[in-house]
Amino acid sequence: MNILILTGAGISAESGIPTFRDANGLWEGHPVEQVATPQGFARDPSLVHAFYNTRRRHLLSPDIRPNPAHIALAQWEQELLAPSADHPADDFLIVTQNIDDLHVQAGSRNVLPMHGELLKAQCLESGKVFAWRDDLTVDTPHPEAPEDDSKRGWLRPYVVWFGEVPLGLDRIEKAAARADLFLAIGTSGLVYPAAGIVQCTPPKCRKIEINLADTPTSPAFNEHRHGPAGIEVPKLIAELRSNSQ
Ligand code: BV8
Repeated sequence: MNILILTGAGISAESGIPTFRDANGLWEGHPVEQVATPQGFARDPSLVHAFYNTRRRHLLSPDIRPNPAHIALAQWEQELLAPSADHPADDFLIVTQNIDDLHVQAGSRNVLPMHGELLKAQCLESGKVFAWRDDLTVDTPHPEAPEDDSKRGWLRPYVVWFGEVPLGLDRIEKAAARADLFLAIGTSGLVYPAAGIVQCTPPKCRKIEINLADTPTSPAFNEHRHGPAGIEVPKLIAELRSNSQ
């Protein structure tokens, strides 16, 4: 059984992280598509750094924790990939559009953050990626040359902006092509190529969408579970578990 799961901002909503639609896609009055772009960063790096600094600090606050949806997925993965599993999964992959680390915090191992990670920074010159939990500014010293003032501000958030190519597309394409079960959890299906992954799964693949309501990609799914991910994901996994006994 090959399982592929796509998650979006909706799976982290009950953990206290606002979705893009909740913030009606705005940041300080700027459309996210303007702020979360290379052009936006070139135009006003301090505004873009502030956008991500606010989100990074929020993510690192103690009250932001994985919710039952993240936890159920992590436990299911561990069960299915355990050597002693009765019905082991051949493949189990969570592709997340989220830049929070809540899947990993919950214990998930096979996680592909296709839009990057808020807790990493990338050198604009070398492309090198660093774990990063502090604010980033245009004056941030370079971690590899803290004394060299000419290298201050050479870091950007390790995040895929609009117009940039998401991470891991080959791996995602291969996983989708062989998926027997595809779950899309808490995503509005508005951002491509993430929203197009469902189209890459085989006709015989069971496709289930979990969301509060229908989305533009709902017609591509065989089944729809409407409700909060924190309720619907553990319920669905319990069903899938009992059906495979
Ligand atoms: C690409 C990181 C080429 C940053 C993100 C013009 C110019 C350039 C590009 C384009 C263009 N027009 C279109 C495009 C393509 C563009 C795109 O799709 N734009 C959209 C706006 C039309 N895409 C890109 O630019 C991508 N790159 O195309 O490169 C290419 C591609 C392939 C091969 C070669 C070249 C890059 C897109 C990545 C942008 N970066 N994130 C950051 O986070 O700041 S996107 C960002 O927004 C998120 O990562 C996420 O992907 C997206 C928001 O989507 P969702 O996660 O779905 O969240 P949303 O708030 O929308 O929805 C929440 C859902 O949850 C709702 O349905 C709600 O009902 C539900 N929900 C809420 N609460 C709950 C719940 N469900 C369950 N339980 C709950 N409790």
